[in-house]
Amino acid sequence: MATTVRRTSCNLCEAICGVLVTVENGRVTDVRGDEADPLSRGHICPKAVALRDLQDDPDRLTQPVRRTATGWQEIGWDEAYTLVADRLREIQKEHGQNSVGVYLGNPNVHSLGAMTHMPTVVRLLKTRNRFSATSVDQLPHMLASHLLYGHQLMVPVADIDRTSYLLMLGANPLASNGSMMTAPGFGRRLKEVQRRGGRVVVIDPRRTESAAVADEHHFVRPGTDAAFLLALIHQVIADGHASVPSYVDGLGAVKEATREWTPERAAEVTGISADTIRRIAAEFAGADKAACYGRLGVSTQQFGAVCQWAVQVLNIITGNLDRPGGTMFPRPAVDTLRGIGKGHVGIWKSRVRELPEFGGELPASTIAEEILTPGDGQIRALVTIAGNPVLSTPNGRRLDEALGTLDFMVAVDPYINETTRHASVILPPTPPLERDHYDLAFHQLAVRNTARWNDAVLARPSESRHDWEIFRGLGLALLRGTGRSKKTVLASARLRLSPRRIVDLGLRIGPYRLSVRKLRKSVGGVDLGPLQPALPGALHTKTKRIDLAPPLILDDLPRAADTLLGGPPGDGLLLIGRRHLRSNNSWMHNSARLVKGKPRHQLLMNPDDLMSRSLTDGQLVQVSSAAGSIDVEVAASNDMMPGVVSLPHGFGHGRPGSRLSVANQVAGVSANDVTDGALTDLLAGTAVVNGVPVEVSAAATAQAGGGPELPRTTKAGVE
Ligand SMILES: Nc1nc2c(c(=O)[nH]1)N[C@H]1C(S)=C(S)[C@@H](COP(=O)(O)OP(=O)(O)OC[C@H]3O[C@@H](n4cnc5c(=O)[nH]c(N)nc54)[C@H](O)[C@@H]3O)O[C@H]1N2
Ligand SMILES: Nc1nc2c(c(=O)[nH]1)N[C@H]1C(S)=C(S)[C@@H](COP(=O)(O)OP(=O)(O)OC[C@H]3O[C@@H](n4cnc5c(=O)[nH]c(N)nc54)[C@H](O)[C@@H]3O)O[C@H]1N2
Ligand code: SF4
Ligand SMILES: [Mo]
Repeated sequence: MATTVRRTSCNLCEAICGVLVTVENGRVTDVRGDEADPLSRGHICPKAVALRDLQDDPDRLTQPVRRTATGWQEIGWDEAYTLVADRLREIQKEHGQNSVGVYLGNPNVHSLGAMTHMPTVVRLLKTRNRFSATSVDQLPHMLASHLLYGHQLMVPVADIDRTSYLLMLGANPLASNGSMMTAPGFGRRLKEVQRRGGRVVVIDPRRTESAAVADEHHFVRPGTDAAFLLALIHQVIADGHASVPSYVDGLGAVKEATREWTPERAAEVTGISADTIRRIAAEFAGADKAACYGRLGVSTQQFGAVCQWAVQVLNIITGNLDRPGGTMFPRPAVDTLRGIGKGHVGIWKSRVRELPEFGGELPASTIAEEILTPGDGQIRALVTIAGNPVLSTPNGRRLDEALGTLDFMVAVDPYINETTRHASVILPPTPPLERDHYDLAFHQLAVRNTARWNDAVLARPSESRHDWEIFRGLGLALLRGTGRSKKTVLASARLRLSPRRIVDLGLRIGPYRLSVRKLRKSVGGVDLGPLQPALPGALHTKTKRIDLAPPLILDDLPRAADTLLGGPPGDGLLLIGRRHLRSNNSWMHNSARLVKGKPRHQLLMNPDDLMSRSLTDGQLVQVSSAAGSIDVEVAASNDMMPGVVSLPHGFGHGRPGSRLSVANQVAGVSANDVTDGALTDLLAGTAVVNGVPVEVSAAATAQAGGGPELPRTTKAGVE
């Protein structure tokens, strides 16, 4: 049989790199970067080969399975849809609509079929108990965009290809490849900033891979970035460098609200000196083009919403919003914003803890208590779609237990893992290389306007189903017996359209009047050019103006001041997270090729902190918090700020019944067994997974991680 090379994109992370996939006799033999792709220009990372490993993974399910007393049993698709729809409807009939909960995980945004078809199914369930990875991630960005620009997804991105000053907080794109900012080859782009004579400044409690290539790096005490950012705003205003365009209101209110946030007071809590804060404020305001970019580390912390708002305000008052080299709004070929609500906050509250919804979702930190607390509205059945909340949400161990008490659970997921092992039924979708792809999410966040349609590289086996086919099947089964109304007719019509048809319609009515046919003809995708100024026309606010001082945020500043400006911080340890290039959240550890090599799961700790606790490098330590404790190996690292320890999330495999033959041998424990669901940014309920108070001491047992009866990885990793 012939060897063919097919063009597609990698959708494992937000960089959406163009790739060339070699297929020999129906099997993938090579994956490499596509030089013809106008966005990624040939870049790929080591995870691209995982596309091939996902395809060939013997642990990946291809047919629905049902859990029985004697183990998992394969069942037919139609039988599965009927079973799931009937059980969910029964439970809702008996216990009310909200007795069914839904959790949506990260890979949904990376799949075209989930983007086009999943929301309809979720809507059909009519439950207020909706959760997603958003509240452990980018919720503060969405809240800030909703409040300032009138749409939760109208998120400006740093125009990295033209900027001369990039101030980056809580982001490590050299490991993550960038987030809420699609900029494949981020490292190369950073180098280009420097080559143009520009400057890259990183603020992070760890000297990260990205900090190492920056011009300047400053440690910041976890959870205190709000003080740093507010002091920058304070200083820019005090220096007389703040001015706003005619469509922006509220500078006076911001000046008033940041009056007490002086560099001196910020220095005390952040650990960044007042002189440095003043200098950065002056350099940022003085640069001809500057962009401030704050990501996960400043979102998932105690004042994440204030941080993301402050990042926007800093960019706006220095004249950098909506100008080349500053922060700009992408204009994708399919206007994703059109199909998604503008966002709302606090219309309802969670039942037990009364935390506010955002955009129709409640904080993921509340799932366990909503399952475990009896009463009206208690969750009795759960639908998880592309999510692994047992490893990815705070207090995962408690959620693990809670899932075991459910009356029914269905997972749309290719694997039997830490979460889905609790499911009654699992519906596995096809892997990425078998699916058509157009990126509805990440062209919306990309640093250059491009468009690309990719046909599936491989045909799906006849027994498999694409995720959109699964949602169609489930949705139609849920619609059965609900009667005919305008809503149900519309839902059913929407479910029957293919993703290709939906994208084609979106492209045709989009700003460039493209079509799938036109995109298919273009090698590597269509280049639509650099980002263009779009304000005020593109604003989604009713007034077509920006109010810099939304009450929701300003009212939270006294709380921030009480916490952050109340005197020097305590000397306890704070836990933060980290990512690794060869790892992806919790679910890509089943690729032997990716997990091999040096171990990546250890707790990183400054040598002085080890010494003061009489601990040694490599030792097994116990990390404990208010939520629980774990035992893990510690590694001394001068890259850690004193007083801060770092642990990656997504480890802690090997729980009974999970079927991940490679991942289950990977050492490591789940960081979310010590992160605390009780800690949230009260404004919108974002989980605090960075800046968690912990204690570290010698472990009592001799064994780390994974679970006692598991095979262990050696230092050389799993081969
Ligand atoms: N402590 C700590 N916790 C964190 C973070 C942190 O930095 N620190 N980061 C947070 C962030 S940013 C995120 S986004 C979340 C992620 O949280 P989740 O989305 O809950 O977790 P993932 O690890 O991405 O798990 C993805 C799940 O989807 C399945 N899957 C993979 N591909 C597909 C597919 O194509 N279709 C379907 N249906 N399923 C698929 C996988 O098998 C797995 O079960 O974790 C958060 N949790
Ligand atoms: N290889 C790989 N790539 C990924 C992922 C992955 O798991 N692996 N996950 C993907 C996902 S879902 C996401 S959301 C993105 C995330 O992309 P990034 O935001 O770049 O994520 P991280 O690498 O976790 O970087 C967060 C940084 O914040 C720092 N930090 C922690 N606490 C604080 C704090 O209080 N203040 C400041 N200033 N910094 C702090 C951490 O030390 C860390 O360096 O990555 C995506 N890409
Ligand atoms: S950076 Fe790596 S994982 Fe992300 S899209 Fe590119 S090749 Fe895939
Ligand atoms: Mo994420």
